[in-house]
Amino acid sequence: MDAFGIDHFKKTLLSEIQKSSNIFITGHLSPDFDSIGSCMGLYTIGKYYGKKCYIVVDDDPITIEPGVKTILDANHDQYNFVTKKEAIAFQRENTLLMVTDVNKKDMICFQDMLEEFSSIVVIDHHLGDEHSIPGKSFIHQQVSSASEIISYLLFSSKIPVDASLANYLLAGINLDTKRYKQNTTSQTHDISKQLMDCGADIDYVNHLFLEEFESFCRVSHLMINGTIIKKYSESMAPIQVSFTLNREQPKSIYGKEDYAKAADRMLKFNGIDASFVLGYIDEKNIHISARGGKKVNVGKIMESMNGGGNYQCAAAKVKSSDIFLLEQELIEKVPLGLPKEEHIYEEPPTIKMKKIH
Ligand SMILES: [Mn+2]
Repeated sequence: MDAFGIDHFKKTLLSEIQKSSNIFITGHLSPDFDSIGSCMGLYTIGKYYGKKCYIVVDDDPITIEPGVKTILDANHDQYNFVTKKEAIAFQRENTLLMVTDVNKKDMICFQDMLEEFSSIVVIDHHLGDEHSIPGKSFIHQQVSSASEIISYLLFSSKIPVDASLANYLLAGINLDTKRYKQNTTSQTHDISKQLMDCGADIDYVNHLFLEEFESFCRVSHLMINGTIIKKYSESMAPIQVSFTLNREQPKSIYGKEDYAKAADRMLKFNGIDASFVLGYIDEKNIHISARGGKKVNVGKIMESMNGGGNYQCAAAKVKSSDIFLLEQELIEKVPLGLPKEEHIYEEPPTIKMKKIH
């Protein structure tokens, strides 16, 4: 049942584990269910072969998504979660770095010290390119999630999977397949069944996906009180773009997830063709979440600000101490993502929203 050649990679992985003195395991910054679940699966594999393992999560705890935070808090006894600084104290000559659910150098906390590891293993389901982390890798875009790959490795190695690990791996698969609506194969379903057989509880998994009321309020407040809408053409169906930021306390810091949620939600309103949400992620850096579609290619706009993505979903990180200036720059760059015939306005007019307390 090895549709993607994972068995072949498994031999490499085991030999790297055996050669190592200890193991650092990390996923992408801003961990999600797939990233953290697959880290915990790899931890279980490393432990099974008698190695001391550390899962490195270096994000500021207040920016970690609540569902992921729940998992971290519930498992401190069983898993060694450490920050990058804490991990470095345990670094040895033969420390193996395992990276999961990501392959780009600038998306992991060890980006500045990769050459210090004698061995790196990368397991991912996103497209690789010239910025990929060098190492022995298994990267396959047709596999639904990193959690599916790690589950396969666990099951095919006959390593015991307890019910809570099964839950987290199932949550990873649920997240990345949008609840089995995309990127699934028969292997995805087969692995999900095996996770259920290990005691995964779909009610628990569903519960992890529930949105916190507090987060809903925070995002709603940001949208309602911080959004302006600009009109970019005067045709029968004008192109309208929303710009959201905390205008009362522009220096406020939110988690990236909040910006992404606000941008997703703004695009659901009638008449909004693209949405941009701007805000600080630390004192010096502003994150921009962008959502667009056929009328506004947000990928092109974000590329012009050194970010990336595709026409529907893109983002950028910009060093700036003036969020309003950055917003103005963005307003002026939107035409880069419009069809040529729509470049009409020099300064698009603003539609203001009513303030709600
Ligand atoms: Mn993933």
